[in-house]
Amino acid sequence: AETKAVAAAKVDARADKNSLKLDVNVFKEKIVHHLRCTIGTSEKKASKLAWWQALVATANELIFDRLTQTQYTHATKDTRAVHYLSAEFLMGRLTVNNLVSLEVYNTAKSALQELGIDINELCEEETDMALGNGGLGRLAACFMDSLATLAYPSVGYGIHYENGLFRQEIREGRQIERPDSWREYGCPWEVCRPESVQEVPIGGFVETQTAPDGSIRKVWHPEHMIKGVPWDIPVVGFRGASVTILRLWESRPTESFNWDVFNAGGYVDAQNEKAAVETISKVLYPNDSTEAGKMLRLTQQYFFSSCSLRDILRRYNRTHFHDYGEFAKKIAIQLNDTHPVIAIPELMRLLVDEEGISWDAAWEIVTEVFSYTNHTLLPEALEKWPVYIFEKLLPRHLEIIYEINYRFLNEVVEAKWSGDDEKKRKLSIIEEGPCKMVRMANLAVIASRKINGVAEIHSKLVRENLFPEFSTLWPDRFCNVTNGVTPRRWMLACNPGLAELYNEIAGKDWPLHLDSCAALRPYADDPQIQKRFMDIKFKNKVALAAEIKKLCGVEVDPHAMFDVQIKRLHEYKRQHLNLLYILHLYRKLLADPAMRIVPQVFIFGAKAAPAYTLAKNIIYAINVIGDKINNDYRIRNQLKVVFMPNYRVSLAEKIIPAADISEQISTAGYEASGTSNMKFSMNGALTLGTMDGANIEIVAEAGVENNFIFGMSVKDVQELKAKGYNPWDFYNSNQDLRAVVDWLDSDFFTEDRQALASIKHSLLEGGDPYMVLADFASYCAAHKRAEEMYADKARWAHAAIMNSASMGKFSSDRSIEDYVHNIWKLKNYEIKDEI
Ligand code: 6GP
Repeated sequence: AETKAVAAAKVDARADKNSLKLDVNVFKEKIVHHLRCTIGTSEKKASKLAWWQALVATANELIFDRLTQTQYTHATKDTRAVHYLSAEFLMGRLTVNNLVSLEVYNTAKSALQELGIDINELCEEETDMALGNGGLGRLAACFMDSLATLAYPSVGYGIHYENGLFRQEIREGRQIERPDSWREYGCPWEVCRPESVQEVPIGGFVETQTAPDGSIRKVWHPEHMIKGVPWDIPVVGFRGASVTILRLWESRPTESFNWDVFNAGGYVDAQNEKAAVETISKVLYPNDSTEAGKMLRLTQQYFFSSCSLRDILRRYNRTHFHDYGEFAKKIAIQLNDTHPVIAIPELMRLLVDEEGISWDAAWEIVTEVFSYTNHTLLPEALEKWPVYIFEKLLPRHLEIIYEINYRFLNEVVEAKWSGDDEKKRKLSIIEEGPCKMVRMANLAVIASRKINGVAEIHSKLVRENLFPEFSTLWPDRFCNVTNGVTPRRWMLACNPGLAELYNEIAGKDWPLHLDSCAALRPYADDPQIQKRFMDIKFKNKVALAAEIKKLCGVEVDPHAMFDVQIKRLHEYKRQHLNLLYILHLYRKLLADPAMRIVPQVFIFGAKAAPAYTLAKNIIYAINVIGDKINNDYRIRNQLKVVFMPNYRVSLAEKIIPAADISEQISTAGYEASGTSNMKFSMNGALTLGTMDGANIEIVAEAGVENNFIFGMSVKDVQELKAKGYNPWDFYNSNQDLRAVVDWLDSDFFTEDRQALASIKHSLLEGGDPYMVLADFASYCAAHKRAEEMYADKARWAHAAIMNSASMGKFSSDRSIEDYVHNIWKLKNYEIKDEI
């Protein structure tokens, strides 16, 4: 029983917490207290960084208390939980988001103001946590926010990369990659959990032992042990509903590591081996949607998957004492693309080899527990690992994969397509050929309870084009969960003006029930609301213009139409189609100096994979063409082109609220979903895009008439491909197109003619794999419609409002509820102040 003193202390603690939330003076005292007693400096000499750290320490008082409450509730109720395994979590900055979620942002702002400090400046001190490449990683971050907000028992598992996605610098128009040491001086949001360290074996060989009774046992003799050190980052649900944990594993050498080398006087050699182990979590592979195929990459995947499974088993066995009868009732594991799919054979191995469960019982558990999300149809992203790499790193896992495959082919495929070797070859986990490969996607599908795509059309293509035979075998396994984004970060925190408008019109709960924003729709033609809405947009554009001036040195007019394309640089996303249109506009302006157009600013942000030469050339082209255009007095500032360097989450938060047009122009069938398209729309931008990914669902909600749809449909693309696509047909028959394509192969923009000519080359001799030329004419027409609408202020405001007010479906809360009901089958729990 609780002593009186403990009970009294709890009452005090709760009162303390409430006053911290509500009372500016208390908040102020706390910050100063932490500045002095946690950071060790004084108000007089504190740097901005120190003030920021003190602010974080203050917020952490509330966050860790809430975390403790959450974990207590889940432990006492022995809850079923989802474990989200992802090689990437693109969290961005946490300060504003956490303060907003704790509902202390205004208190903190006033407290700091009274101390003479601007909260915005402090928040700029925080380095983005860029532990992801793009869409897939940011989705994982939005999902963590929703899991915490909806209070579902959950853990995110990933890798504690020492270096996140590279920092991009632009020198003379070219991308330079710089290391991103986001926690060089520590990160105040994370805590290390030494009590949950894991050890993971790797390498070596497998011995087959025969017992006296004739039964066979496999014993793995690994070559090395790797220590996995967990770092926990609390994720705060809106209004503190619950606090969930993102647990990231850092690799370290084990204590016993090379003790012999050490003792033999090999201090330096031992350090080398130590460095080799630390390399595992050193750096995030900077490829978006392309497989790296490197030994180190598979090691990363295995390392974090194994640490996570061991952590799950440890927690389960605390209450179930190695009785696995309840395991599948308590545990759901979601595989974020194929990166963590090695967890499937690893769980088999842990259950069969280490826990002594029969193969059949283990397989039943495994196939109940795992589900798999596919995020792309690009063939170059489908992970395959050479068998020889497996033999070297994970020999026992390879045996298990062979066994899974043998049973699958001889029981399941044989039963359905008896004697059909072609089917077996296609569905096998092992790809035959000069270099035998392990197909991770096939393994994922064979072992998963549910397999989902991330937008309606994508899920359909996953079923029909990617896994047609599997979906014949198991039609019920395939489903769709359309992506979503968190309205807390992507509206409430990044667009306070708009948030205030929704507070008034829809009530203050709209960030929890985004559907309620539909309350603004009846006002879409109300001149006063239109003015209010467009004034908010204008103010955001003024702020972005200042940022553009600061970062790019380019002056832009906030009255101009802001046309934005921000995303990874990839041919399928077609930044070069955008560029061709810009050249086309520029050419028209030069041809007719008296011409007046709607003034336009084209804004780009994009990182290219360091080895993707054509993508880097496109960045270079945007920069040199922009430079020429921005300094050409003849066009009277009617056209500006800016490339904002080092695109990342925190930059997106500044750009998206200021956009008029959102460019979503992928070749139909290639963008699985897109998620920035949702953020733009929520913030009142109109989509100029193809019928691809989630664009289709977005315009269905917001109205096609309020957006600018162009180009070939998925079906058109398939038909043209089947017929034989020839880019020259389009080049030869469209003079405008031909002129701008040829312009790339000139020295008008740069001495380095080669770089720009390489784009032309890919579009013609290269066969134009993403059919840029085929969609050019229709793209120009869509722009024309956009320019006309922009000139009609009332019509534009109507469309902007209809977009923003119709995005209820695209809250990541809805996505998470879909996962919960169709896949995870979880219950959520109210977290009370109980302990
Ligand atoms: C991306 C898809 O390209 C994007 O369309 C989608 O919105 C996002 O995932 C979230 O589902 N895919 C990746 O980032 C990736 O690396 C392997 O796929």
